Amino acid sequence: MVRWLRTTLALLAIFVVAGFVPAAAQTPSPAGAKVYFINLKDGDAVNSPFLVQFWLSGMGVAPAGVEKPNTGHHHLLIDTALSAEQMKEPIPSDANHVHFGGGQTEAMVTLPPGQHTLQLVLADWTHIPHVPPVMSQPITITVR
Ligand SMILES: [Cu+2]
Repeated sequence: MVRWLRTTLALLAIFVVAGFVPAAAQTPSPAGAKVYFINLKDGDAVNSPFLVQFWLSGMGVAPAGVEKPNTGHHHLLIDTALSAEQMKEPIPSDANHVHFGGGQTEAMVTLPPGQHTLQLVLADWTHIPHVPPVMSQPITITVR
Protein backbone atom coordinates (compact mmCIF):
# COMPACT_ATOMS: atom_id res chain seq x y z
CA MET A 1 0.00 0.00 0.00
CA VAL A 2 2.75 2.41 0.98
CA ARG A 3 4.77 1.39 -2.06
CA TRP A 4 1.74 1.91 -4.30
CA LEU A 5 1.22 5.36 -2.84
CA ARG A 6 4.87 6.24 -3.26
CA THR A 7 4.82 5.12 -6.90
CA THR A 8 1.66 7.10 -7.56
CA LEU A 9 3.11 10.23 -5.99
CA ALA A 10 6.31 9.77 -7.97
CA LEU A 11 4.34 9.47 -11.20
CA LEU A 12 2.27 12.52 -10.33
CA ALA A 13 5.46 14.44 -9.61
CA ILE A 14 6.83 13.44 -13.01
CA PHE A 15 3.65 14.63 -14.72
CA VAL A 16 3.79 17.92 -12.86
CA VAL A 17 7.47 18.45 -13.62
CA ALA A 18 6.95 17.57 -17.27
CA GLY A 19 4.02 19.95 -17.42
CA PHE A 20 1.85 17.09 -18.56
CA VAL A 21 -1.80 17.95 -18.22
CA PRO A 22 -4.25 15.37 -19.55
CA ALA A 23 -6.44 16.92 -22.24
CA ALA A 24 -10.01 17.68 -21.25
CA ALA A 25 -12.11 14.68 -22.18
CA GLN A 26 -13.87 14.81 -25.52
CA THR A 27 -17.43 13.55 -25.72
CA PRO A 28 -18.27 10.75 -28.17
CA SER A 29 -20.92 11.35 -30.81
CA PRO A 30 -23.25 8.59 -32.04
CA ALA A 31 -22.60 7.11 -35.47
CA GLY A 32 -24.32 8.99 -38.27
CA ALA A 33 -24.94 12.23 -36.40
CA LYS A 34 -25.09 15.19 -38.77
CA VAL A 35 -25.48 18.95 -38.63
CA TYR A 36 -26.27 21.13 -41.60
CA PHE A 37 -27.76 24.41 -42.77
CA ILE A 38 -31.47 24.19 -43.52
CA ASN A 39 -32.01 27.38 -45.50
CA LEU A 40 -28.58 28.16 -46.98
CA LYS A 41 -26.41 26.35 -49.46
CA ASP A 42 -23.02 26.89 -51.02
CA GLY A 43 -23.12 29.75 -53.53
CA ASP A 44 -26.20 31.50 -52.13
CA ALA A 45 -26.46 35.31 -52.16
CA VAL A 46 -28.22 37.02 -49.25
CA ASN A 47 -29.05 40.45 -47.90
CA SER A 48 -27.68 41.21 -44.42
CA PRO A 49 -28.94 40.64 -41.79
CA PHE A 50 -30.02 37.14 -42.78
CA LEU A 51 -31.51 34.14 -41.06
CA VAL A 52 -29.40 31.00 -40.59
CA GLN A 53 -31.25 27.84 -39.56
CA PHE A 54 -29.43 24.84 -38.11
CA TRP A 55 -30.50 21.23 -38.45
CA LEU A 56 -29.23 18.39 -36.31
CA SER A 57 -30.02 14.73 -36.83
CA GLY A 58 -29.02 11.74 -34.72
CA MET A 59 -28.42 13.90 -31.64
CA GLY A 60 -30.27 16.39 -29.49
CA VAL A 61 -29.67 20.01 -28.56
CA ALA A 62 -28.92 20.87 -24.94
CA PRO A 63 -27.84 24.23 -23.52
CA ALA A 64 -24.17 24.79 -22.66
CA GLY A 65 -23.39 23.56 -19.15
CA VAL A 66 -25.88 20.70 -19.32
CA GLU A 67 -24.11 17.34 -19.48
CA LYS A 68 -26.35 14.83 -21.26
CA PRO A 69 -25.26 11.98 -23.58
CA ASN A 70 -25.71 12.48 -27.34
CA THR A 71 -26.40 16.20 -27.08
CA GLY A 72 -24.56 19.42 -27.81
CA HIS A 73 -25.10 23.02 -28.83
CA HIS A 74 -24.52 24.75 -32.13
CA HIS A 75 -21.58 26.93 -33.11
CA LEU A 76 -21.31 29.02 -36.25
CA LEU A 77 -17.83 29.54 -37.66
CA ILE A 78 -17.67 32.67 -39.80
CA ASP A 79 -14.71 33.12 -42.15
CA THR A 80 -12.62 30.69 -40.12
CA ALA A 81 -12.01 27.00 -39.51
CA LEU A 82 -10.89 24.92 -36.56
CA SER A 83 -7.42 23.37 -36.67
CA ALA A 84 -6.91 19.75 -35.65
CA GLU A 85 -5.61 21.02 -32.32
CA GLN A 86 -8.61 23.32 -31.81
CA MET A 87 -10.95 20.36 -32.43
CA LYS A 88 -9.84 19.01 -29.04
CA GLU A 89 -10.36 22.24 -27.11
CA PRO A 90 -13.26 24.49 -26.15
CA ILE A 91 -14.25 26.53 -29.21
CA PRO A 92 -13.11 30.16 -28.85
CA SER A 93 -15.80 32.77 -28.38
CA ASP A 94 -15.43 35.80 -30.65
CA ALA A 95 -16.90 37.37 -33.78
CA ASN A 96 -15.72 34.41 -35.90
CA HIS A 97 -16.82 31.69 -33.45
CA VAL A 98 -20.41 32.23 -32.36
CA HIS A 99 -21.88 30.01 -29.62
CA PHE A 100 -25.55 29.18 -29.29
CA GLY A 101 -25.29 28.04 -25.69
CA GLY A 102 -28.95 28.63 -25.04
CA GLY A 103 -29.78 25.76 -27.36
CA GLN A 104 -30.86 28.04 -30.24
CA THR A 105 -31.45 26.38 -33.60
CA GLU A 106 -31.40 29.52 -35.73
CA ALA A 107 -29.86 32.98 -35.69
CA MET A 108 -29.96 36.33 -37.46
CA VAL A 109 -26.48 37.09 -38.75
CA THR A 110 -25.13 40.46 -39.83
CA LEU A 111 -22.12 40.50 -42.15
CA PRO A 112 -20.54 43.11 -44.40
CA PRO A 113 -20.96 42.80 -48.19
CA GLY A 114 -18.70 40.29 -49.92
CA GLN A 115 -17.95 36.58 -49.77
CA HIS A 116 -18.05 34.76 -46.46
CA THR A 117 -17.65 31.17 -45.37
CA LEU A 118 -20.01 29.62 -42.83
CA GLN A 119 -19.66 26.29 -41.07
CA LEU A 120 -21.65 24.66 -38.29
CA VAL A 121 -19.94 22.72 -35.52
CA LEU A 122 -21.72 20.98 -32.69
CA ALA A 123 -19.85 20.90 -29.38
CA ASP A 124 -20.50 19.39 -25.99
CA TRP A 125 -21.59 21.06 -22.76
CA THR A 126 -18.03 22.40 -22.25
CA HIS A 127 -17.82 23.71 -25.86
CA ILE A 128 -15.45 20.94 -27.02
CA PRO A 129 -16.28 19.32 -30.40
CA HIS A 130 -17.36 15.69 -30.26
CA VAL A 131 -15.43 12.61 -31.44
CA PRO A 132 -15.96 12.03 -34.28
CA PRO A 133 -16.77 15.71 -34.94
CA VAL A 134 -20.30 16.67 -35.90
CA MET A 135 -19.84 19.53 -38.33
CA SER A 136 -21.24 20.72 -41.63
CA GLN A 137 -19.32 21.26 -44.82
CA PRO A 138 -18.21 24.90 -45.01
CA ILE A 139 -20.32 26.92 -47.44
CA THR A 140 -19.41 30.16 -49.19
CA ILE A 141 -22.11 32.79 -49.47
CA THR A 142 -22.16 36.28 -50.94
CA VAL A 143 -23.62 39.13 -48.92
CA ARG A 144 -24.98 41.72 -51.35
CU1 LIG B 1 -20.25 26.68 -27.05
